[in-house]
Amino acid sequence: MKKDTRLVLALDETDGEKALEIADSVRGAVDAIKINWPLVLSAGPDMINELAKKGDVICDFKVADIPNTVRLIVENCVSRGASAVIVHAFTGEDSLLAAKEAAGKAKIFAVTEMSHPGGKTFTAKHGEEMAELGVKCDVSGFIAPATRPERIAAIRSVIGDRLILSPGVGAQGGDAASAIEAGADYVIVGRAIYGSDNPRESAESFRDRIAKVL
Ligand code: 3DU
Repeated sequence: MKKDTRLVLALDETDGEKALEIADSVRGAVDAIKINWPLVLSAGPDMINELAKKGDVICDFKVADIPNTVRLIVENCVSRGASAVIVHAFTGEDSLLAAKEAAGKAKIFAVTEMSHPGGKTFTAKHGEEMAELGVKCDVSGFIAPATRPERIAAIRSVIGDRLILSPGVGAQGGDAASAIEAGADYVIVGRAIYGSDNPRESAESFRDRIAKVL
């Protein structure tokens, strides 16, 4: 995955054609596009293949299942051209290892603490433990909340130089520069880019804000 702009677009636009237009319009202003259930369920899984023709695609299916099902999902994503797949860490060592093995050269990113207020109920209490497990299973990186930059720093202290991608910037109230300063390698931005009048301009303004603190 490129590390030029440090920006990942969460493309949760549910109109397939519009989603592809937005993906084209932000080319060069983001390092990767993250696809989640809203777009896959409305436009079909071939959307992964289409987006992968344009650049790096992260499949954010927050896979949380038994090892065999995890393997089947990750293999499918990778065969469609995904560069990375996001899985939940709380499923434990066997499921994380299954994800890692199925990914081959693609990356596995494990969710630690979630960015929304409800993320504090369970995930925050076990964020460091999940990060430790991810390190043990040799995942490539972690998802940590831009809404609580101090928690990005806490996860960073556990994982060394593995990647951190931080959602929660923009619509959820987090700030891109604060997340990067706290130790995130990438910030993930959705609605504030794809839902704006001019996604390209919006992506550029996040990119420029990040560049100021690098
Ligand atoms: O709030 P936004 O519109 O910027 O979108 C954030 C994206 O990141 C969205 O796809 C969501 O499902 C994902 N995400 C989180 O927001 C928080 C997490 O802890 C993990 C993933």
